[in-house]
Amino acid sequence: MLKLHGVAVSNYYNMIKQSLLEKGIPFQEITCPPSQQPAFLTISPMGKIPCLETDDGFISESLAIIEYLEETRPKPALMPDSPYARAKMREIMCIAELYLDSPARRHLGHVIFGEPLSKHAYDTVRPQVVRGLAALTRVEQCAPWIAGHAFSYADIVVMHVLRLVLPLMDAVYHWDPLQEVPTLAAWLARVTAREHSQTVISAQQQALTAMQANHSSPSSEDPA
Ligand SMILES: N[C@@H](CCC(=O)N[C@@H](CS)C(=O)NCC(=O)O)C(=O)O
Repeated sequence: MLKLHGVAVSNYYNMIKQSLLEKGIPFQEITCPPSQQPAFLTISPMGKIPCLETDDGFISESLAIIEYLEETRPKPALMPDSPYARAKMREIMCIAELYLDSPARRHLGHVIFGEPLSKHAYDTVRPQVVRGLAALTRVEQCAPWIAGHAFSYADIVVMHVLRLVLPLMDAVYHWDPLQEVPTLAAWLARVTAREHSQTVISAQQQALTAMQANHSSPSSEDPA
């Protein structure tokens, strides 16, 4: 059976967890945080999560894992049929990871762990997110799913990216980037309402609550 390594607070972990659920693939969850320990780096070369354990070995990087899932369990399909439509779906996922998640993530330490907010990050992240979101709105279909008529990995990836980006933008700038993009806001509500989205989100919220309680407890081991 496939084993998914990572933690339920992670949006990337949740992309793969939801992909497995949507495809009906049995899997086991192995709770482990990201780490730079040599043993962990042998299974995830950047020390990041998620990482998927297969009979053939370990795979890291969510987009690589998604391709593996689709090739090994093609049904139900979570990618469109034509090469062009598949490439457009991958384009959406790349934009979400590189130009929305990556810049917004720079505020994670401040928002979640109360680290100081750097002026450079404050000044530079918002314009990057504006640009990434504008790019996303140029390629999304929202008809009704983000890459067209069929639900796909792009819906899963962008939903979990926005579920990180939107609270961070609210916390730092009191800004809702989707306010000016009602089609995307309506799509987000639609994808969030799916059964497997709700399963994954609810486990994420429980894990987040437990992590915050542990972090604020005087007896907890503070990684900082
Ligand atoms: N490009 C990676 C990103 C994964 C990622 O950033 N995971 C975060 C948790 S959400 C992590 O492991 N962070 C620890 C680190 O950056 O060292 C992927 O697609 O899986």
